[in-house]
Amino acid sequence: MADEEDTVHYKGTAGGWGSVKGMARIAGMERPTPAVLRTLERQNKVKGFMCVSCAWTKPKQPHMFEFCENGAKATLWELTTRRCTPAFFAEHTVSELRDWRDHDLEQQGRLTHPMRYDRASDSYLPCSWEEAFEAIGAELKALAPASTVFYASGRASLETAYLYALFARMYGHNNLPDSSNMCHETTSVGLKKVIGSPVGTCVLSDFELCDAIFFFGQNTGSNSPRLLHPLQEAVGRGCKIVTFNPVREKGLEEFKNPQNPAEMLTGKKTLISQLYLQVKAGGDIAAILGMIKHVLAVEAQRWAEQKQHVIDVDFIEQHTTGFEAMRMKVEAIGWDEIERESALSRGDIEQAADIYISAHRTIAMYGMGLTQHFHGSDTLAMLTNLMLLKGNVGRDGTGISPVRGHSNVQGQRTVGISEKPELVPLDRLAEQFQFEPPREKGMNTVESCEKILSGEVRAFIGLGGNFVRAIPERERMEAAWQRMRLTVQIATKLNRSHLINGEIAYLLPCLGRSEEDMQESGPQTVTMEDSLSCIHGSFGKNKPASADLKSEVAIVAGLAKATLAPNPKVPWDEWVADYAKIRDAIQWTYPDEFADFNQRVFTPGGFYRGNPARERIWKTESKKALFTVPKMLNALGFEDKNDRWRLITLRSNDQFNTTIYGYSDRLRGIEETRDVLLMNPEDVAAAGLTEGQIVALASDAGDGVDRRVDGLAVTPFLLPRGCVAGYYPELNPLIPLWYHDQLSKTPAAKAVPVRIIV
Ligand SMILES: Nc1nc2c(c(=O)[nH]1)N[C@H]1C(S)=C(S)[C@@H](COP(=O)(O)OP(=O)(O)OC[C@H]3O[C@@H](n4cnc5c(=O)[nH]c(N)nc54)[C@H](O)[C@@H]3O)O[C@H]1N2
Ligand SMILES: Nc1nc2c(c(=O)[nH]1)N[C@H]1C(S)=C(S)[C@@H](COP(=O)(O)OP(=O)(O)OC[C@H]3O[C@@H](n4cnc5c(=O)[nH]c(N)nc54)[C@H](O)[C@@H]3O)O[C@H]1N2
Ligand SMILES: [Mo]
Repeated sequence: MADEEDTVHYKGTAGGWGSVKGMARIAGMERPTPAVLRTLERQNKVKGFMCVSCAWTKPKQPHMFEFCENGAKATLWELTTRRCTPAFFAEHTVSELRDWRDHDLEQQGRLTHPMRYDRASDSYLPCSWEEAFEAIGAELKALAPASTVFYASGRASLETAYLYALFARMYGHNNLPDSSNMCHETTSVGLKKVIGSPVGTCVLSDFELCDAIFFFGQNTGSNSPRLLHPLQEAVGRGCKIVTFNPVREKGLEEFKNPQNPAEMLTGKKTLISQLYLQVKAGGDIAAILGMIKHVLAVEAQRWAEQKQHVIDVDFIEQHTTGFEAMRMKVEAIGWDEIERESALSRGDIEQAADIYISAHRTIAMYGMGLTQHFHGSDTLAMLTNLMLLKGNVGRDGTGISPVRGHSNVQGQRTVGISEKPELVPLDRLAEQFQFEPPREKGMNTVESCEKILSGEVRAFIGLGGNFVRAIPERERMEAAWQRMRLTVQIATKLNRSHLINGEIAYLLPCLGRSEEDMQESGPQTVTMEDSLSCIHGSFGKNKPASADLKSEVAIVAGLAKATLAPNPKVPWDEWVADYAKIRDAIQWTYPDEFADFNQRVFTPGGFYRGNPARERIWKTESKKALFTVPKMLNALGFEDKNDRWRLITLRSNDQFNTTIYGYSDRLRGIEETRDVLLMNPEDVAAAGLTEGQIVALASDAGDGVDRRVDGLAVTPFLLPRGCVAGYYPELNPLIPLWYHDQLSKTPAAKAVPVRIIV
């Protein structure tokens, strides 16, 4: 393990003064009014509004300010005083805007008016909502439903998501990909396969009981900072945290709580990770396998000495299948292979395994570092093997807890946004709304991209997101995109996806979650589901950014009404007038999860929608939890070879996905630029490069396709040798579309094969 001096750039802690400063900078830039400051105070509180940033749970007893630096940035970003009006579009053609940076596009502020793309003048012109709905409806009616895609980014509420999915199915398709397809789809499919649950099994109280947390590939300090509170509290009562991450992420090393005045004044900080292992990108399978090997060796030893078991023999017997086959395979794999594939020493892996052995209750957490790999699902299966050994699923204080991304990405799946018809209660929908829902499987994100490339997809509707910027293979995708007949984007701010248009294109501006949503029956509440399956009401109070905005619910209903034949069972207008009626419909479709939905909307801490795996009811094919025989030792879809690097694409501390707030990756000490290539200092020297040298990266996927990104400054950074890193989305052109998790098709953005070109 390296010590702090080795983290070439940054020396401070996560949280602490740095984060207060970061907020002030954004606040200064965005001129917050007293109303905005009051909004921050209501953030993530009961009857307040739920942060639009991450999906981490909102506790029953909130902190005085239940938000973090990045949550505040997200709110301020939405409540900016800047406006991107028709006058702006009159001054700039769409082609001209395509040369602008992501940051500069969103900096124009909130979209204010529905706009229609005019091909003749290559610009956006204002239009009325009626005109937009009518034109889009007419186009959809003329197209084959199966040739259209309704995408959703994970921010829209349960109410909007439910209506959007219903609209798609009544129109006639299941082409409902969402951002989860680029994110935790590996969880939805991979975890479901082994424990029968597409989501995590933990609730917040488990974090108060666990003795150890194993943390893989999630950058808490930047991407879900409020999770640092329960982690800090766990460490305070003696829980041990072991982290596996190629990058030494500050937030997982130590944390100074900016909301604790004593810690701020004394400079006291909590050491978060007891053990921090810089595993090679894609090397987790080997690392976890090594731990399992050690646990089994200790078990065998204890057996010989007739001592107490290490593994949970009763649990394995009653609740699982496949243990013996897994054990034999793991025992046959040698330590030299494990060390080589993980880039960790046997001693370090055994130390981690000893912590696992000593802990009575363990939680496993993970993020994109495990899901975005060619063998991401196999990596999750390996992690599940480890957890099942000691019965660490379905027992208080234990569980598998993926850290989800968008604030409602998990919930959208819960209420029907899914291309997989078997996950949706189609029979209930048929009965409820008297129509015949389509039964054919829809397209996920990668499949949609393939069919946009082949010309089979003719229309794309985007409910939020910046699709062309977030997906792999950007150059080819942008070219194909413009051959579609219809593209519609529902958004709050201008981004690159709004500048790559089909023949007919509309840009429809919507309310943000922090804004008052006034409808016929009064101001409306919306709901969302967090990472721990708790559902919260959210109530916006700020004055809308423009009088011409509509809510996402109203936009979806407007599009649906203009497209579908009237159906007396589907009261779009009544739903828009009163969202409580949408919640009644959700409750009817999902009676188990959403009983008494309207009565429980403002339950402190949210209401838990339940999870059979937590009760040790396994909804797998065998009705048991599954041990998986490892088929490979790393998560890569390519062989190692000379001059081929594993590229990790990262988020900075100053972005939310493709929204670039600024150019300060404070916690990693990288400032003022995003055009960097992070490399181990020894690799820099061995490759004959120098710090600051400008290089290019090219795809080395062996498929003959030219993919290249220029202008990256070589930056020494403490990564495992053989790995390089840089920022998403700038490096997305390097990811082949076919390079995705084998089971779920989640693009494998965390170990992309590349060459460095001088
Ligand atoms: N402020 C802010 N918050 C966000 C977001 C944001 O962009 N900004 N995005 C939201 C969304 S949609 C999501 S999905 C989440 C994303 O949050 P994360 O899951 O944290 O995703 P990444 O930032 O991509 O970082 C993944 C981490 O995995 C590590 N890693 C890379 N490869 C490997 C590997 O092979 N093995 C292991 N063990 N680790 C690896 C990286 O070093 C990094 O620390 O955050 C959500 N919250
Ligand atoms: N290389 C690489 N690629 C990746 C990733 C990676 O780690 N590496 N991560 C992947 C992941 S996990 C994800 S989730 C994707 C996401 O990537 P994105 O598509 O970028 O996700 P968003 O943050 O939803 O999209 C931002 C846009 O949403 C719009 N928006 C903001 N708020 C609202 C709202 O309330 N309503 C509506 N309708 N629109 C709104 C704004 O116009 C804004 O420009 O990127 C994926 N791509
Ligand atoms: Mo995500």
